[in-house]
Amino acid sequence: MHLSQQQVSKKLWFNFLKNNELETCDGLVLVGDSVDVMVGACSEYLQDYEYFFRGLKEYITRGKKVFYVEGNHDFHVSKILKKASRVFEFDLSCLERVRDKKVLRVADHKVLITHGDLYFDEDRIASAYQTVIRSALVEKLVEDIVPYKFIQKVASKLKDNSARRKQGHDFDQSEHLQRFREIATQIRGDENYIIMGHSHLKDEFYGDGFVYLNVGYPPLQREFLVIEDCGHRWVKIEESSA
Ligand SMILES: [Mn+2]
Repeated sequence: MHLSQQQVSKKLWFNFLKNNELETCDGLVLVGDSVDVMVGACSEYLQDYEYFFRGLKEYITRGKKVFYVEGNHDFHVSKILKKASRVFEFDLSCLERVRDKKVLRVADHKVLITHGDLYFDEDRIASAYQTVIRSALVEKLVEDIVPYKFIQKVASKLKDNSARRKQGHDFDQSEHLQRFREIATQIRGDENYIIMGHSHLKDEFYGDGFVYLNVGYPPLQREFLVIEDCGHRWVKIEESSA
């Protein structure tokens, strides 16, 4: 959802949590890049995203489960989620962190959830970076040594780069969309749903025996997905003054 510290993000998050659809759902999957930057376990994140954790707690307290898939903006989050569960007082066993991917059973469906960045190695440097930086060893280092300010600096640089690339004349949106469809087809096992994020392009693609869905960029499209017995549905996040 790319939630930032801005008021507009707070509204989006709480309007989403208020949606009636969430009452009847068993659980919630956050498919990566839930927040703008959260890498490692610096306690500052508990303040930066105080509203986000309060929302999570409120949702979990309804007796629901949350799957937190890591993205390229929020990874190595295991320890910070644990800290948050203590500070905001919610049951950590209801919040499962997913490092790369996971297959969920939803009604009769087999649903593969993953952010998508790990398979998007258009250049070798990016792929090597992903492998090293997302490893368990680096997680340990980041959690214990690397300071908050340093991570913020690196993250804002990464953000600039990706924004520049997406605005650049060499960025082909339909090629980007196509690449994600190919990745979904490649990583699919016997699941009938593949759900990803990362591309920022909302998509619905019918492959051979499966559907690939991309949640897009919720601050823009203001939509989320419901998976139920009879299939999937896109639901609008209502605007509200609250
Ligand atoms: Mn991403």
